[in-house]
Amino acid sequence: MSLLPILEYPDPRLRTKAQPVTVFDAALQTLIDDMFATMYAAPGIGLAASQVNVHRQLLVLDVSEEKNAPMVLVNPAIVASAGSRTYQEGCLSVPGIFADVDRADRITVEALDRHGQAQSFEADGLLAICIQHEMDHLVGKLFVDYLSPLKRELVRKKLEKQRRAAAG
Ligand code: K2U
Ligand code: ZN
Repeated sequence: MSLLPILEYPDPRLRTKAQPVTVFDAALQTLIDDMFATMYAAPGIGLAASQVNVHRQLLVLDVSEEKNAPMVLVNPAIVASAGSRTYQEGCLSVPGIFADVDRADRITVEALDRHGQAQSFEADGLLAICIQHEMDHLVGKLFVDYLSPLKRELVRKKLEKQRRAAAG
């Protein structure tokens, strides 16, 4: 398994709309395994293929405490949602930035699994938030897009300063 480089805001490739997965071959299985390795190493609880510059509708997540409940969502769709919940979100593509985002509290999801088999389930709490956050990535949306233009500009400048400091 390999660790994949994660694109960082404001990289324009993060704005690419992902295409549906149609081929469930060995290359897809390798990508999924590499995405899990990348997510756990980050560490994170979710990762969208868009974040590793693969523009396919594919998410991996694991919101369990023990890191032993991996989930793969291919071509996911939210078919029902209810309620509202504010959660302070972060993002592996926007390192060091956290902000409150309002999202649906309960969702019903339809997707394919890693072998192309249909799955449908209800999610709430952190799993629901994580799925909505990752599905935003698949349409080129980032959690900073929910901020005011002024706050988003402050985020961009903070990240630019962090990168200059890291470059030395
Ligand atoms: O898309 C990503 O960058 C993965 C996020 C997923 C996420 C963001 C906000 C809320 C829930 C999930 C990363 O896992 S951010 C790191 C993290 C870790 C633990 C709990 C929440 C966020
Ligand atoms: Zn993210």
